[in-house]
Amino acid sequence: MRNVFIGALMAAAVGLCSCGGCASKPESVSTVKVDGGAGYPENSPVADHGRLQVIGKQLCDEAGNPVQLAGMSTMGWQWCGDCYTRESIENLVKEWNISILRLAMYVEEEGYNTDPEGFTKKMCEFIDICGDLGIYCLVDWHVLCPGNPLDPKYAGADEFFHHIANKYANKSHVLYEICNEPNNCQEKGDTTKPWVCTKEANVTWDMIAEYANRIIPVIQSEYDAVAAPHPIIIVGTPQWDQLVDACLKEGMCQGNGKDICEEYPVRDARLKQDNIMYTFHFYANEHNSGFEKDGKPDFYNMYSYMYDVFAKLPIFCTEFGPTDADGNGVVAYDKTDTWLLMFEGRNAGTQLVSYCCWSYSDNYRTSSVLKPGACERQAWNDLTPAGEYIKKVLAVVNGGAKDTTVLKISNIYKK
Ligand code: IDC
Repeated sequence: MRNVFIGALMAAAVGLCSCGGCASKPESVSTVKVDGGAGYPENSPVADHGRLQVIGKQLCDEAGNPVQLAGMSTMGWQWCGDCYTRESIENLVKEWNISILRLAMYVEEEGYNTDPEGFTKKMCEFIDICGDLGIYCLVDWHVLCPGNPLDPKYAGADEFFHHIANKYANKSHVLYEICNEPNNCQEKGDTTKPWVCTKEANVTWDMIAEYANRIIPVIQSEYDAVAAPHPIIIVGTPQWDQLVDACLKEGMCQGNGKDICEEYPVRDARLKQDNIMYTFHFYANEHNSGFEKDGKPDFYNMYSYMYDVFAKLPIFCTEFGPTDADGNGVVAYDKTDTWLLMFEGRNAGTQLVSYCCWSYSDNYRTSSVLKPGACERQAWNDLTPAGEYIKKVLAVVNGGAKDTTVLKISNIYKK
């Protein structure tokens, strides 16, 4: 039995639309040659791991070994473009130990749709910089409002992904996230009621799958054309990437904290293509062990829910914040630790889960890792408290640093 916990998600929505199978770490390393790492800087993540693939439920490298990528996500370039230069990204690689950068390209919200050519060009510039530095990058078609990836406002997806896949099929470092956070907020416009989130406008897994089955072939056919293995394609899940196993359940109850289902019949509506992963997002101060209701201690327990989901599907956490879902508020270190420790294979599937942190920016919100004004000053290590924490996490996870002030063992979630 599983309750779904919409109330906190809706709280998240208010904030975000309000303005503009492998076991844990491998013990033995396979000796398969990594051809896809050729041409990338020596000892860089891409040189070491080459073309990524999904084996069972695990993201693996070209040699078939489980791999965990950990890095940062950009914010919207339209708002804080001065944060993303070759130097700032190089600093993230050298000083922060990132192995992946998520390139969050908003489509609405003053993004891609205002200048498709300009945004595509920018995306390519960033992809090239990541390649030069030998890190992976995630091309994020940042769907937000409206929340339906099938909405005509997102009609540019085919052309955009065709262009990127055609250009980069011979490269190993590009991953695709074809729709950020599907959600049921369908309208925005006037200032008194800028968006409307309704049960009727619910975006179901079937709608996302229709979109995915349209876009995945657009990408994969470009790789087929040059006889390259298919890249990793990450697909959003309903309710802001929080009903993560919707493809395994018949219908989904939705909406506004009013309509919570006790149980869903099981089905298998997973996508059939290879190298597909499903998205999970969390904002630690809201999405955690939740609360008790009607005498049920687990009424809303996101940890418990995801602990099991990691045994069912290959998951990529393409965005998380250590704060509230509006990107602001308390920085919840211990709650974030709990998630990140779960990502280290301490889950029902012993899945190693890759992740990107929101956000590498100097926006005023507490989830931003740089202090306001840092980008203009090119002060790439002028950190907020969230930044100090995340930088240490990346040093531990990617750099092997010993630091007991993060990922504290006392925060392990035991089911
Ligand atoms: C937020 C930005 C904010 C921007 C808003 C757009 O921080 O500056 O005005 O988007 O509506 C997400 C989204 C991400 C949000 C982020 C923080 O993927 O676009 O960014 N968030 O609210 N999901 C949950 C939180």
